[in-house]
Amino acid sequence: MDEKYMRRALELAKKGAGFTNPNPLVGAVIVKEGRIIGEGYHQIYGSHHAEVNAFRNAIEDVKGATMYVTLEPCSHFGKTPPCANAIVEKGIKKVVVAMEDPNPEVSGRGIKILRDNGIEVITGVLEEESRKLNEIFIKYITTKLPFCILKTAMTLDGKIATRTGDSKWITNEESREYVHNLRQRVAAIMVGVGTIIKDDPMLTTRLEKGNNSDPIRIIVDTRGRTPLDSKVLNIKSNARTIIATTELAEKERLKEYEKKGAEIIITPLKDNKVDLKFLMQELGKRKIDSVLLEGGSELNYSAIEERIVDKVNIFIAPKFIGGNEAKTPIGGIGIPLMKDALLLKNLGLHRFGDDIMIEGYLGQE
Ligand code: AOF
Ligand code: ZN
Repeated sequence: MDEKYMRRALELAKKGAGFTNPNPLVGAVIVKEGRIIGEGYHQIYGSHHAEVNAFRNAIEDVKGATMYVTLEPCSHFGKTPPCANAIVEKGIKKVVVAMEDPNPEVSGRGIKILRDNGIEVITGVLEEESRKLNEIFIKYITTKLPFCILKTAMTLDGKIATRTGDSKWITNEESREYVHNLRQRVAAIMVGVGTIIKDDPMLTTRLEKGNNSDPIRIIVDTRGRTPLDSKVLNIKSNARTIIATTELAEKERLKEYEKKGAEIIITPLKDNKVDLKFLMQELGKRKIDSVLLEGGSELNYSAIEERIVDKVNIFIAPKFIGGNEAKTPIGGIGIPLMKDALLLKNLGLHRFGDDIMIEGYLGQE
């Protein structure tokens, strides 16, 4: 029974996806005498927490009821007063929690308030599901670094474009729909300047973004090669564009980018390129909790080598194109010995029609 109601709370929490960054996805269900009498979720950053929304939506007196909540109720005064106190005041008898809040401002204090006030608390119900749902939040709140997802699509013979550079399209509609959803969920999309020069993408999402803006666009451009007439600099979108560059770019050129509304982040040189670790810290400072890395091949290798990638989504389409010159998902100089290969963990396998998607996690050093 506990799992059934927690599953419902998780379902509710998911509805906030793309709207709450950098805050968590949280759902809450209030149950009395075997019936759900209130439901709520965190809908948008800075607004009511899930628990408060469940109280507001309750159709009966909640006194003596049980609350199921996917994240430990908060104990701090942030943008809203502590939910743990509200739960005590409302006379809730029992609280079932999926996971402890990793936020150092809370981490256990919310549960303590509840227990100190005689409320029965059960923790760890569908904890794994809740942790997965909030993998972005967990990383960001504990490290202040964005959670980085590397997404790439290749043919079954391991190519991301034909030898002439054509790549439209490798994967099918269903796979591409999933990627648009992913773009909608993250705070930012990052690509290398090579991709801008070659494909001139807009890097917007086809779907409506919750807080009415597309994800922030980040271009990694060591030398300031982004063309001034590229779409990311010219097509009006409510999303910011950030150009991450180095001292190797001409100052005048960077001024031109700024005139077009782009924000410039200058990083130190790392192997004569943008220092990606430094960049991640800068993005974290700007409250960017998640980055979807969409290539190309060179940037993907640097990102993996610098250990900024948390998770990968590799789409594989059942097609062959061949070609020694055709690019592969991860380029760069490459690792010389097999024993040093980077190993993915917690693998997941998904199907989108005849396409396959492999999901996995990379340990950070
Ligand atoms: C949310 N929504 O439903 C719950 C949260 O900035 P504040 O005041 O909104 O507080 C954000 C913190 O509150 C967040 O980091 C997390 O620790 C806790 N719980 N946050 O945005 C919610 N339950
Ligand atoms: Zn709260």
